[in-house]
Amino acid sequence: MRVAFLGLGIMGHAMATNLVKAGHEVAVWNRTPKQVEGARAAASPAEAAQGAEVVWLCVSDTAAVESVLFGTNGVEPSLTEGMVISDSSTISPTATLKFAERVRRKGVEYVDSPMTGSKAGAESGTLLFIVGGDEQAVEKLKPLYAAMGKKIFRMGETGKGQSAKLVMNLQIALIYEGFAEALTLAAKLGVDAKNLVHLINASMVKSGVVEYKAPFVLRRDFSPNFPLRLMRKDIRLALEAAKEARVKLPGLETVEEVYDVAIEEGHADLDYAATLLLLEKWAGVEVKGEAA
Ligand code: NA7
Repeated sequence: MRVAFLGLGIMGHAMATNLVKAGHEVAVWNRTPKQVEGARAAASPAEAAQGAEVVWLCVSDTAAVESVLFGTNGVEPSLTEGMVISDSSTISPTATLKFAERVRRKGVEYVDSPMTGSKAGAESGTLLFIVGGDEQAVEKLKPLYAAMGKKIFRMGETGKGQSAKLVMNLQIALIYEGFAEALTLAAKLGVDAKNLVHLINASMVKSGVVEYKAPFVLRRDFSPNFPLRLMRKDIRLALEAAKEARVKLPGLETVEEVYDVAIEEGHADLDYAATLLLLEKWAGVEVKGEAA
């Protein structure tokens, strides 16, 4: 298929690369010029989108999606009837509905396709897509999902993908924070982190989040798989959605405060696992996993 891929960050670059590898004709654009081997580099979102069947976005946040679609040199003038926009950025469900309404006036379908699986999933083409949109439009996108991921979950009409993604990240943030607090207290009580991880993984406490994050934490590698600043964005989006729906989320509100301080401490571009650094600082310990 002819695809315009807009946004070549940690996730987008790997995803666009997998589209090229699967034989699709890909035009790429990134705000800071970047290349993807085998793809045509376009000078603007409008240029990338010209003649495309599908426009795929993967940029940071709601404002970035709005500017790529409707800002200067944005996609909008290049939209023609029958095209499908697919947005893999994690953004506001409410804004998603507004964007969808605006492009539908041109006969263009809008599917929200946020994903989960982190950098490793994007690189290996094993992402899970959490999709909201018209069934036929989603059907059209299937070869592209297949090139970048292993499974899609259609959660309902447009906007439901973003809503479901937010509640997934709410859980990831809380589960990881539980793990980080456990590691911190364990260190203070003299329990070795590696032994603790063995115990967790053999017990009902085990989780995919701990399984994925523990090896990084134990070797104190806080380089970004999913940057802390982006997880805070998702926490804020979830709290915003909760407020709109008149739902109280006390656990997430507390975790947001931890993220705010972590960002003040300069950890915005580290992985969100780096919230541990703050807990360690407060406790006056460092988590070590030296023993067998
Ligand atoms: P990254 O690695 O932080 O990449 C963010 C991308 O978004 C990158 O290409 C940025 O371009 C682009 N960006 C940011 N702001 C803008 C604006 N205003 N206009 C156009 N492009 C912009 O994030 P990930 O790849 O990890 O994640 C992307 C999304 O997936 C995000 O919503 C996650 O929550 C899930 P740059 O290179 O800085 O010029």
